[in-house]
Amino acid sequence: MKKVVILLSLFVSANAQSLSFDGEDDYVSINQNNAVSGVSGVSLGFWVKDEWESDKEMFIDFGGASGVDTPYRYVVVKEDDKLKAWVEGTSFGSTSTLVTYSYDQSSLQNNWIYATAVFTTSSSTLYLNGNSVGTASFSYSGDYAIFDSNGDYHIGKNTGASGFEVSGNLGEVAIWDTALTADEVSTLYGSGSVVDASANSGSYVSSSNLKGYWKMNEGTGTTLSDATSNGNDGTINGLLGVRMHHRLR
Ligand SMILES: [Ca+2]
Ligand SMILES: [Ca+2]
Repeated sequence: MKKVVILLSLFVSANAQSLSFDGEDDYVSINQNNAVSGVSGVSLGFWVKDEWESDKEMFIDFGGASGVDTPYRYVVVKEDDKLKAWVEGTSFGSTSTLVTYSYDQSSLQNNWIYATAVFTTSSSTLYLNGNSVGTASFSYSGDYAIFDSNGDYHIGKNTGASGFEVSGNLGEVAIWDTALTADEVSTLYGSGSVVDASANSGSYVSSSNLKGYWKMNEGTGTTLSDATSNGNDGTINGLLGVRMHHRLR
């Protein structure tokens, strides 16, 4: 009986893989297509398995540029034993959108964690495994834009500074041009199983707002396909020779 259960588990997991980052020079750069502007919210989501050690690791740096202030830069980073998310840029002026969560390393390390950051015109909220772990309130009278080619879109490093390279695994990285509700985030977490963000299900009704979605299931090659129709494919950098893939679930 035990054998049957294990086999079933492998079968269900077969399509959910992830990309391993070495903490040295591995990162993904996104080829930007189909710019979106004038929207009132943006959400970022990804599965991560990490030691959650104390060094800085920037999971998402979308829209930043080295040495230049861009209009919109979306960041999710761990540093100083905190998970942080914010949007910054010339469109935001001095408005601080920073939300932080002080985590307990032992509660996260080497477990697959679903992280989500949701930005509206009045708040930033961080979710871990479908639950809110922090909200910051602010007032922002502008809008949001993505893929506007003013900055680079990178997964796994800080565009403007070294020392933030990710060591760990990421999968199912996604960006929406809307603020997901708490119920939607919970649905996407799926109680720990991978939910396909391409299709609406249950409380999740924002699949049409998905503008970039890198499942990281390829297994070979240096291209990460964008699972949306927007063609924002990713290029894998720094992974020489055999690329390590691990099952997400
Ligand atoms: Ca790490
Ligand atoms: Ca490498």
